[in-house]
Amino acid sequence: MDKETKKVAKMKSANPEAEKIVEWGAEHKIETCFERADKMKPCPIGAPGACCKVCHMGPCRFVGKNAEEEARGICGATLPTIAARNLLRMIAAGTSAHSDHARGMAFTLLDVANGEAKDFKIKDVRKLYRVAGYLDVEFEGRPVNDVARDVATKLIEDFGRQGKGELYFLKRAPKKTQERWKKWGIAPRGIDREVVETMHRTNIGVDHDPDHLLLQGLRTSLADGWGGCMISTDITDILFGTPMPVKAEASFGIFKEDEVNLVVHGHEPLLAEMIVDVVSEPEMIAYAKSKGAKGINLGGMCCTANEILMRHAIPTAGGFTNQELGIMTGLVDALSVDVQCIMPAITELSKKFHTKIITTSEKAKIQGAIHVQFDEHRAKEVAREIVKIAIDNYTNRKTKGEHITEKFPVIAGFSHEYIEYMQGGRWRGSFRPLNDAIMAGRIRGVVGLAGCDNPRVPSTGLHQFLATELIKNDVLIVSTGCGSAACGSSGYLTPEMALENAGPGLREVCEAIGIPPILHLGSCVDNSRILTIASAMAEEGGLSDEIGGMPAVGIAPEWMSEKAIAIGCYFAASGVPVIFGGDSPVEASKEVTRIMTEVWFERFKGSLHFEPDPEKILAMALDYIDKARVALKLKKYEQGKFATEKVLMDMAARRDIEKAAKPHIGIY
Ligand code: NFS
Repeated sequence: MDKETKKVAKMKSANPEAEKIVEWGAEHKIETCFERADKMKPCPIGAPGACCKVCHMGPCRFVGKNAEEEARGICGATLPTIAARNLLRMIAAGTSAHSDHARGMAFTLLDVANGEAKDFKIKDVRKLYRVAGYLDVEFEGRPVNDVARDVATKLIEDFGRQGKGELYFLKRAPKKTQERWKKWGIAPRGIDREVVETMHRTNIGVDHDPDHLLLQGLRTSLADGWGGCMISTDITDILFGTPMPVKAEASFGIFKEDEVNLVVHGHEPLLAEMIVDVVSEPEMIAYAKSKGAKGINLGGMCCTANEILMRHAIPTAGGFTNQELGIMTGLVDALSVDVQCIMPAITELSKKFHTKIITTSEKAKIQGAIHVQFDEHRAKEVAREIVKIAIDNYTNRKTKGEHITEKFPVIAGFSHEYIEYMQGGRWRGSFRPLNDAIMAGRIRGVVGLAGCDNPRVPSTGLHQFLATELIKNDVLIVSTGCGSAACGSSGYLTPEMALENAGPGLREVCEAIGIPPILHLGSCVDNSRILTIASAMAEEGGLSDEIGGMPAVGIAPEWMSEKAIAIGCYFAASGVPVIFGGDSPVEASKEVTRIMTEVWFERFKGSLHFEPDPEKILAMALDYIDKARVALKLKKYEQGKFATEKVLMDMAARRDIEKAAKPHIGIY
């Protein structure tokens, strides 16, 4: 370890701004998740998946003499059965979270189409038509709301399908990928059905074959990726616009001393979008001024932040581990939360400051918070109520807190559609230039850097380390969720990052198109954008003809959520080798570990590894990429040596095409 690495290892957060607040908290005896993570060691039996508590004869604990693959619980279940069942329940929980969010989006789209949610409208008709096309819904010459109604109705079918059939969006995957799913019986039928079946099969006395169980885990995870996540991304684009690059800011310096600071936190974009509209209403601004503030400053946190950052350039205060720290700046007048990744600790913490915590979902309440229930039928009214709570609280702001001022520029907003567009303009958009750059060895491969930040490591540090090392090695990064937040609040999501840190091939590509070497694709549900991008690359030709076999890897170095497990599994089932940081939740069973790595790779060309050492994660990722290049018979990657001299379409060439193009809605 060099001096710098040693310093980071001692820090609670690798982000210096976060670290300043943590230190301020320690001086003022204010506890956060970082201290709690120090005090509360993980359970040595549960952490590696060696505890079974699906019935009340146990919990059966596979420790000591019992820590053998052949050891049996009271019912006779073996360690591999138990570890697999534990993993399956995580997948089911993660899938439920994304998919319940998606269900809300689908019903809102239906309400909008029926004229029952008047504050929303369909912003991206072109995307609606694109999705209608995937669903075989007729759209030519029909009223937009009729098309939207049919799209919403079909997508709602995906949740409750009981009989024959499978999720509609599976057919967006390359044929070969679909064939693998069919062959191994893992094409999901209905989203809810897969979750329920997983819960059934992991009951005491049902499915005991670890491989058979894990296949159901994959089927459930595919219902998450090609169902819940993809439905959510697409409907959010339809209602609020498909993202294209925006310039924004990140970290705690986004809070303003002289304005009302309102932060939206969680995952669902519906209320947050309304708040974005409401904070610029003249009456609201006048009301804020009447309380002595210069204006209203809206910021975000976690994935709700990513949603409104991608579409409106609303600044983000960062990811999961920043939520308590945000309050500790003393500058947050109200924190409005919806669902997922919200620490219940924030209400207790907020008592030490002036921050009002507002819960808004009928599904999620926290003791000590104010509850203002969101209702899409009176969406703006609810949004105004929340903004007013923040404004009224501005005058209660105390001097207490670490009033941080640093912030970093961020470029975000890279959707599948924009990436296609940036490689050739509206009329010639394709994935050809990206495939060519990979084939030529200018870009070595692609890594999806995703997942949570975690207080059990110097949080955000593993993201930062891997981001820098991968781009040095000419690996293009696509990022989502708190992975994006970690990169954004370190100043990594800018084109300058390419100039300073990227390898020569990647730098050339980034300079030609004017993009950062790390493309922020959005929230965690937007991992679905990676699935469709990989499918488009397969379709384009020259690389693999399926998602499996691409020089591409997924990494979630600081994962902690069950949602991350569902995501890792759907990438593995789709053909992507995935590496998670930290200790394995199935470490107790060698057999389960073997199935998830070797067996899955044989069947699907994807796998799920757990590797705590960041250097090893990097080496594994590069090894997967290089082996895929060899298997595809691509030119051996050597830094700075390119096979051909194809130049990507630059900004000027793209503008020329645009001049000739007719006015259009959206970018594609
Ligand atoms: Ni993803 Fe987004 Fe962050 Fe982890 Fe939580 S906010 S949904 S689960 S912590 S990346």
